[in-house]
Amino acid sequence: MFTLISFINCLIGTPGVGKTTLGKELASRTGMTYVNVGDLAQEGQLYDGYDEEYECPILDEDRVVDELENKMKEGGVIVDYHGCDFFPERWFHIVFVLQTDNTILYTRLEKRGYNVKKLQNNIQCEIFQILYEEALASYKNEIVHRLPSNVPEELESNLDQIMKWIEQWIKDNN
Ligand code: DAT
Repeated sequence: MFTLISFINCLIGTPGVGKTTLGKELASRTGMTYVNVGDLAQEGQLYDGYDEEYECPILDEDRVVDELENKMKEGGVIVDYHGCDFFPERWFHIVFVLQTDNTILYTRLEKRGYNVKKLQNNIQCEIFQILYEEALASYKNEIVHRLPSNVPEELESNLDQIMKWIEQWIKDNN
């Protein structure tokens, strides 16, 4: 384990691609703090209404940013959320976009009991790489990396790869 003074990364991707699984495991291997933005919003009720169509509360993005700001200044944070366009650009040193094949993702989301519309929208989001495009539009392209997230072996190789990136980043910045 190594000390992470200021490194901050962001995990994004369509629901079900494996952000929570990867983020929690990365936190336990590195000692970084894992922050699930969905959970944070629920705990603090950081919402601004309810979306009837998608059957989910609407995130109050400004309040989420305010809530996270101090933690981000401390560093050593892994932020997990499906999107990233409302986070300040200065927050992240690296952004990982997890991606899953449609058929595998469909099965994972079906198990969650998503309604048909929500399922189709999420699969489309994955097909059109909406969140990867969003990350490219929001951050310097050299810090945005795509990682496949279909099978357990890829979880392991992603963790190895991310740990290497972090170590390199620490070497370059200390
Ligand atoms: P997310 O946080 O992106 O919504 P998750 O971490 O909850 O996704 O994972 C969704 C499901 O997929 C969960 O049952 C664990 C499984 N999963 C995650 N990563 C995987 C991988 N690399 N290989 C196989 N299954 C994986």
